[in-house]
Amino acid sequence: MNPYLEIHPEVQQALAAGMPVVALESTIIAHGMPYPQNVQTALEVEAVIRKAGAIPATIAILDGKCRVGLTKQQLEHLGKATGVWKVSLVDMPYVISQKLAGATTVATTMRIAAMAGIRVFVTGGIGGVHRGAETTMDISADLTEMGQTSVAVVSAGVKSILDIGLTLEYLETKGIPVVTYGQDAFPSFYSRQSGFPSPLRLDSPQGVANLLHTKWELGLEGAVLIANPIPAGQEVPAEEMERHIQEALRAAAQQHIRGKAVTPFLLKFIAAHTQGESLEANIALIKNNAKLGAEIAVAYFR
Ligand code: PSU
Ligand code: MN
Repeated sequence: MNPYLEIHPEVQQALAAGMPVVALESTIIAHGMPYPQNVQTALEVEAVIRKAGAIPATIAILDGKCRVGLTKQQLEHLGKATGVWKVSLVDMPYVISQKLAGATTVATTMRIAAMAGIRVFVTGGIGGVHRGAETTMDISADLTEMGQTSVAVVSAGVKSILDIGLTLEYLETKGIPVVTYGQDAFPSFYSRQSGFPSPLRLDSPQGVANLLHTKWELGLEGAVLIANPIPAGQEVPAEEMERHIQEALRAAAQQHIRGKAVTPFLLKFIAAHTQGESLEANIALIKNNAKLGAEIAVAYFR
C-alpha cells in the first residue's frame, strides 16, 4: 500500500468486498462553487451515489496524505477554508510534502482513484485544450492523465471556455474513447449541444460498463470519457454563455492571468456574471452525473 494513501474505512471495506465505488473530485468544492452551496452539493452528490447502490469516495489532499473518502468535517474544511490549493499532478509532491490542504483536479483525482483501485469517477466538467492554445500551449493535464490512467470519467462534456474541437482532437490522439450518453451530439456542460457530434454514443449503463471492460481487458490503458448531457430544462442558453465567456477571456488577457490560474479565473468570472443561473445548472448536472456514474459502477461490478 502506498504510504501517502489514506482510504476511509467505509471505502476500504467496499473495495475489499468488490462493491462499486465512485470517486469524486474536490476542486469543484474548493474552487468551483461558493460556500455553503459547495458543501451542501458535495453531500447531496454523495447521497445520490449511495441511493444508486454505490459507495462515494470524495478525494482530496490533507495533512500530507491522499485521502480517499472524506468526513463531513473534512468536506466542510475544504469548502470553507481560504488558501486551499488547486492540486493538479504538477503540484502533488509539493502540497503533500508541505502538508498543505489541497483540492484535487480531474487529473489528480483520477491518479489517486487508480492508486486506490477505483474505476469510475464523476465530475462536472473536465479541463481541456484552451482557446488560443496554438500560442499559449495551455492544455490541461486532465487530458494527458486520461491518456494513461484507466479510470472512467463521467462529465457533462466540455465547457466552452475551452476549444471543444481541439479538445476532441486531443482526446482522439490520446486514444480516449468519448461516449455521449443517450444522444448523438457532444454536450458542452451548460448546454446539451456543442456544435460537434459525439465520436461515440451509448444508451445504457450496461453498454458503457461493457465498453470499459472490453477496453481494459484488451490491455488498452487509459480513460473513457462519458459525456452526460445536462438535463433538458436546466440548460443555460449558449449565446448567453458565449457572451460571458468572451468577456471572461478579455478580462483574463487584460489581467495577464496565466497557467493554472486560468481555469479558476474563467470559472469564477462566469459564475459571478451569471449568478444563480449557472450555479443552479452546475448543481443539477453534477447530481445527474453522479447518478449515471453510480449506475455505470454498479453495472461494471456486476
Ligand atoms: N472545468 C470545469 N469545471 C471545473 C474544472 C474545469 O468546467 O471545476 C476544474 C477541474 O477540477 C479540472 C480543472 O480538473 O479545473 C482543470 O484545471 P486546468 O485547466 O488548470 O488543468
Ligand atoms: Mn492550464
